[in-house]
Amino acid sequence: MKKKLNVGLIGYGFMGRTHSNAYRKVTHFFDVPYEPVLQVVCGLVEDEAKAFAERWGYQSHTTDWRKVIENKNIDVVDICVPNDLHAEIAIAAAQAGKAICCEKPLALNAAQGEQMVKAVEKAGVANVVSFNYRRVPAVTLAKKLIDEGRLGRIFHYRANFLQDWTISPKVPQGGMATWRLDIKAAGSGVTGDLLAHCIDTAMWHNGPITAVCAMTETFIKQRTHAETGKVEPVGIDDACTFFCRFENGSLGNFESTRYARGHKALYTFEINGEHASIAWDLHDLHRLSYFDHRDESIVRGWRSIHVTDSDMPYMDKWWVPGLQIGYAETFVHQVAEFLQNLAKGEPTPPTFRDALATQYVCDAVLNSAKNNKWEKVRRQRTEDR
Ligand code: SOE
Repeated sequence: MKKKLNVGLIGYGFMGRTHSNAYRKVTHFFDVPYEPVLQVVCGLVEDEAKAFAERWGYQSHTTDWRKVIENKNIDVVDICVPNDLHAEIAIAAAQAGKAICCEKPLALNAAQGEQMVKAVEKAGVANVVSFNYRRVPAVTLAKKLIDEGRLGRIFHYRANFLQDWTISPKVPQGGMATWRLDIKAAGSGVTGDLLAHCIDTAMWHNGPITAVCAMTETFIKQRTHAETGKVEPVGIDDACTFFCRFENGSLGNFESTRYARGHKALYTFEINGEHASIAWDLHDLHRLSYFDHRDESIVRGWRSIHVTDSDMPYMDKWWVPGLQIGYAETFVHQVAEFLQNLAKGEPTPPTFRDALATQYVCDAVLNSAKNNKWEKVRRQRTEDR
């Protein structure tokens, strides 16, 4: 019999579903030392929280997140609420000794993120931030190829995250469905919501970013607020483009927008090294493109690796070679590693501290755009630990 691990989920939106699905599936596919038990879900609207609990098998529901934290039976607090609530909930959960899984980005800004890091490290509780794209098998394979030195010296890292769902001025800001457009709830626009993913993956692949030069734009300046019904100024960045320098001497080029008509969630990256290059595309997430200049010239070219064989990252746990997995499984991978590391008392990356490094880059990007100049990225000092 596996030891039970009681989960309290706070937030039942899109992310609440991805995390619940992962807790339900993980024991079927991975050898994990715990069996997650979906104890309680918390959300704003009672009927909806109840319906969510029934659908996903949570034993109870509540509309008060403090009840989840105060509940002595809860081992893991999973935070899937808008960004402005992350810090308060995570700090309270840490003080109550709970393990914590928090949705990305870590916080509204780095100042809040620092408080969160302090709280989890002081309490000594397990913590992870849900930058799920790291756990796409092809993205993990890219990390392995880079770490093995196959690319040689890296010159360029470029990434895009393109969407088109806010082009209409009729899309409101604020409220349950559109809080990502409300600066108070989200902290920023595409920088924290989408580029944070690209930055997390990029620093994982290619090391720290040291300086950035950014521009942002808010194309639609006013939107109706879903809660007040009033037309209010829009405070978020609708689009953001930035250049950067990595500590290893390579150059970065990042772009994100919610105004790229025709693109729903097109996350792509390309890395160019001395010997080889890698490219990846979320719309074709089970493939990794690889070009190796050392191949014999008459057969040299971009190969499209179908990342499904059992020697590929995570793939021995799923079906048979040739059959692919998708977006939902990245969260299963995260939960599996979180549970395995929890039993060993080891951290699961990206920890709150890792996510704070991403938050420093996001803050530098937004400051650079505001001040119209290059910004150095704050580095974590060892004495901050
Ligand atoms: C925004 O539309 C969003 O849902 C992000 O919040 C997620 O983090 C990203 O994975 C997909 O797009």
